Amino acid sequence: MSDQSFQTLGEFIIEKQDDFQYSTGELSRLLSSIRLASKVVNREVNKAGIADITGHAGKTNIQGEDQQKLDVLANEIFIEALSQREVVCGIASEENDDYIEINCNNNSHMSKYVVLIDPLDGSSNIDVNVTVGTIFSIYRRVTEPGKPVEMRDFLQKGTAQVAAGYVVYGSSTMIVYTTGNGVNGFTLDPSIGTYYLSHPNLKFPTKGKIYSINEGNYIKFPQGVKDYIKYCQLEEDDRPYTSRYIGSLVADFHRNMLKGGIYIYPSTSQSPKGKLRLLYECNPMAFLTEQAGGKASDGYRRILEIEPTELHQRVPFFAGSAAMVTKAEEFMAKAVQAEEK
Ligand code: P6P
Repeated sequence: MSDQSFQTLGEFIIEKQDDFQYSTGELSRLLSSIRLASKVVNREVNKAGIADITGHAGKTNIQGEDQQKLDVLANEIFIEALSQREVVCGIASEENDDYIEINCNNNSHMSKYVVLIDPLDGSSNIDVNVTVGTIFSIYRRVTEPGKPVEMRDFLQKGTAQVAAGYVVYGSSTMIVYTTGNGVNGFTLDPSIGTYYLSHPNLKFPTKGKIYSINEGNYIKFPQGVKDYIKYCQLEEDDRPYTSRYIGSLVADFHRNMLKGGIYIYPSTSQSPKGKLRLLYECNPMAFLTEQAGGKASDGYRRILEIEPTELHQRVPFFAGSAAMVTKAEEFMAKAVQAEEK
């Protein structure tokens, strides 16, 4: 089939706009600005090796992590695309200490959406040409339109998300997103700069045979995680499973969703809350997970139910095929019971 026989992302956004009663087209314009920004970032990621945009930017973000030049550039590209269209009244980013109030032409205060974003997740992989991604989460503001956004517009439970998705800059570039009616994937044809619906109605296989975790941290893991890893490695039933860990959440998540698997970034003795951030990594990926029939928790409770307290707070993250996450949670619960005895 030729490209033109597939529905484009633009056509899909407009068609699905009717899923929302009283839709004004604002969400459609918001998604279209993310689409545009992703194409610009894709162009920069793809030439990273030849342009002077790899390596460290010489700054650190609030996490104290070295900002890669492309981190900073991707952040600027998404903020610019979102700010210039009066589609959001506020943006929170992994790369910015505080949220950003948007008031383009004094009209943005009237827009009803806020966006939280990890503009370039896994960016340390850029210099070694490994897949990276952008992750985004969209909410309706809870404060009165017309006034500046407040922190409580961003500190909302994951269940309140209007939309969420990621861009995966891999062997091909894809946008995968949900607005609460399933998950759909679009592949970019870079020769004409158009995304086409290539993966309609994505679903996590209930069971999988891939587990993704940084086993280099094994001795620092909670006992329940150690026990689950040993379970995955045991020659029994459908096991041993395959260990696959790219070190890029979007890449590991995307492969596991297509093939079946579980991604785990648990708490460790060094990082009691884990490494991943609740608001712009775990919540959007958890929304996608559940919309694709999978399961996402912190090892004990549903990610989407966690009440946020801070913009950059971290949580342990278990996400993927429902049966695999349930099994991992059983090991976590058993270990807690054993410790309490
Ligand atoms: P580690 C990238 O920094 C990231 O946030 C995720 O994309 C990735 O899965 C994880 O951290 C890798 O962390 O500690 O295993 O290198």
